[in-house]
Amino acid sequence: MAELTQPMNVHWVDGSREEYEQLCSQLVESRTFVKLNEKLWPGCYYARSDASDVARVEDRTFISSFSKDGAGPTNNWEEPFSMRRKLKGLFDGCMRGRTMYVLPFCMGPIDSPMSQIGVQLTDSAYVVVSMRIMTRIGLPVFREIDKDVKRVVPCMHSVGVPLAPGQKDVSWPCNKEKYIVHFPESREIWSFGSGYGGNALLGKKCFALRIASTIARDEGWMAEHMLILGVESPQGEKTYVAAAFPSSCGKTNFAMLVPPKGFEGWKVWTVGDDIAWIRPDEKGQLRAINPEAGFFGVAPGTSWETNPNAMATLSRNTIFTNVALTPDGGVWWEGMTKEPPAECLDWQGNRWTPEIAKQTGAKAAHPNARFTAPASQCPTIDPLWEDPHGVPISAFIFGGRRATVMPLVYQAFNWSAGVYAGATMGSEMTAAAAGTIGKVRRDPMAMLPFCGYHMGDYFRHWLKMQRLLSMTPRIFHVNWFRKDQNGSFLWPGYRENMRVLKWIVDRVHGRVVGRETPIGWVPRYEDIEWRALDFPREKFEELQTVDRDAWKLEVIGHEELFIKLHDHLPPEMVYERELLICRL
Ligand code: O2Y
Ligand code: MN
Repeated sequence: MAELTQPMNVHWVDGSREEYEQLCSQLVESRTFVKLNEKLWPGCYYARSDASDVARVEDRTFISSFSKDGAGPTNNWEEPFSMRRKLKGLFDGCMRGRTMYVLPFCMGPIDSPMSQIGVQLTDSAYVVVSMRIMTRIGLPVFREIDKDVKRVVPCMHSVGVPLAPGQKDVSWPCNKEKYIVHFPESREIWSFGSGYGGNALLGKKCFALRIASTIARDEGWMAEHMLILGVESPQGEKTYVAAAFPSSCGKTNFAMLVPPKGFEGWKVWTVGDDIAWIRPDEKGQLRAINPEAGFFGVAPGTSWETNPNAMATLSRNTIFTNVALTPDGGVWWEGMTKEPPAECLDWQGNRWTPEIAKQTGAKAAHPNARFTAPASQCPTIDPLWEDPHGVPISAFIFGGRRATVMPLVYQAFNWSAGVYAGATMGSEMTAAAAGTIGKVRRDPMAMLPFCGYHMGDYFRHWLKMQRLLSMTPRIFHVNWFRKDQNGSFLWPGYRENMRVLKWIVDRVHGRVVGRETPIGWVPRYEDIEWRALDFPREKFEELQTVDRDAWKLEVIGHEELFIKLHDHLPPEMVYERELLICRL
């Protein structure tokens, strides 16, 4: 690869603290990083990306499987031989004048049989230091590779900006042309042109979801876009759940939930906020690990009110990207404090004041601005978060952002009805007018952009998993975002979601009965813990309404995705739909 890409140097990453500090200093020197005020933000750095390189690029993301049918209609596909030719052309000499970092990384605890190893060759020091927070890297991983018992996933990455001799670098090199390519059969990832997030930190979405989902299908386990949390009762009973929500539905907040007043003695422990690898153990119990070691969380909206655990986590040793820089060498973003700073530099380096924002609508932080913070710093990190055998999963929770139709919570009747609930979940793209349903973007199991193979086969894999289990997790659907006729949210959300979580835990342990509806079991008013919250019964009934007419339209909406997948759709999905129609 060095022969192909022609770097000036090759650096073998050992993963040490000294190497990290040296790379950060180098990034400060090249003006990619600003070191933040050590008193206010110890060990923290600030980066501004190029204005064109601010998020994952789904339209430039490809699954280059041997057949188009293998990738399915929801992925971009290109034939692997011509794709390889194209990539070889792009990578030819692309690291000239730069250093190639050989970055070994492990997804999951190094001593876990559930972990997987990759080696990323990259010309971005920003990627190396970010991957040191997000994964386990360096010498311990080289040692694992030397044991030669695990296959390594090769990951090629370049920002795609070679430097001529003497040419000055820019602070955020990237190329207009971007390719994020996965070869599922040979288990390889090639990423060109971007230095940002999911495009460049290849352990995350590319490996831990797209490539891992194909490995999991072949080996009988699950790679899911799910947070993992543990609920501990005052009596010390611990129940773990995994939950899938589409992007920007508050996954990180839910993973770090602080129980509200009335729940004294209850604790919520965080195992992971984004990805879960889940496998049946020898007893047929599903166990999950978080393959990541850090949080790549969205900054805007995160505050001591909305997520104090995230704020504590990011208060040190954190890399901030595309937030605003304050004059005292700190960071700020919309929603972080009630009062904005009098002035700051926005995510593009322009002067920003509340007055300018009022006049122009300019945001200080980019809406997709991120913090990259070590999971070990989270005050609620679960004592078992690095257990090599994972934590036992008792329930799956699916959710979306729905203004209408979807109740606050329901439990699916059984596994295949639950898979149907996950397969049809989604979020409304526009606010629904009273009495109408907004256009719903279906995002099955929140995996639409992240499944490395045909979505119909993915549903089949979920259905087949039940056969490997002696204890099947219960499956629930939640919706924190239902609105009343006036467009106001019916449910306060945030900490109060604990009340729903407790009902889910009680159902798992068979402690409460459910009321049967056409869509599944729902709680009665008296089954929810209402201590310290004044929430009228009528409002709860409105929140839990299952409107048969609205649901008939909803089921018609399910067809839109199913028709796309029809030639790979498992018959169970059709039967579940028919059963639902009959019950309605
Ligand atoms: O834009 C990006 O690269 C970040 S996307 C992301 C980051 C952390 C967790 N989840 C996501 C996502 O899109 O699901
Ligand atoms: Mn995610």
